[in-house]
Amino acid sequence: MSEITLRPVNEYRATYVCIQEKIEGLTDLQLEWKPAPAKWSIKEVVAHLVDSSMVHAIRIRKIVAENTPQFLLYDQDAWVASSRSNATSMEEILSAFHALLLYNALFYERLSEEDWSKKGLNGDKEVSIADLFQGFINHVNIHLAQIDRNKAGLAEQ
Ligand code: NI
Repeated sequence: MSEITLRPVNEYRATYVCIQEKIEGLTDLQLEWKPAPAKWSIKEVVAHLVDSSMVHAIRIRKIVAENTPQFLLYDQDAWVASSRSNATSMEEILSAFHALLLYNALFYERLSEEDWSKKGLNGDKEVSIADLFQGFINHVNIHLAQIDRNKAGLAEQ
């Protein structure tokens, strides 16, 4: 693996620690509180990051192995609403995230320079492995901010 790709794969791996630090010491009330019935609790936010990691795992493998495949699409709100993640412990949800993250990090670390520029199709828009990789990190950061908003929202009640 090249120097170019080594730094970001470490950044990708670090998303686990970022989530872990963000939720450290939170009570079940904080973890399970929903800002509104249709909004997500912190457990549901992290479970969504597990769902997203599963879809990510399939997308990156399809793109590297197949010729410009169509993206696997999913209805994220329907997945969260039907998963009852508040009934699971935060530790178990987080360990599922960690397992998928590690497995995908190992995959990324084996990619060639050519693989990083391979593309899939999201509708008619071409998206490369490099785009998806950075998109995963950005997506985690968006949801870390959402966790902060949930904490603040409950504190204001
Ligand atoms: Ni999301």
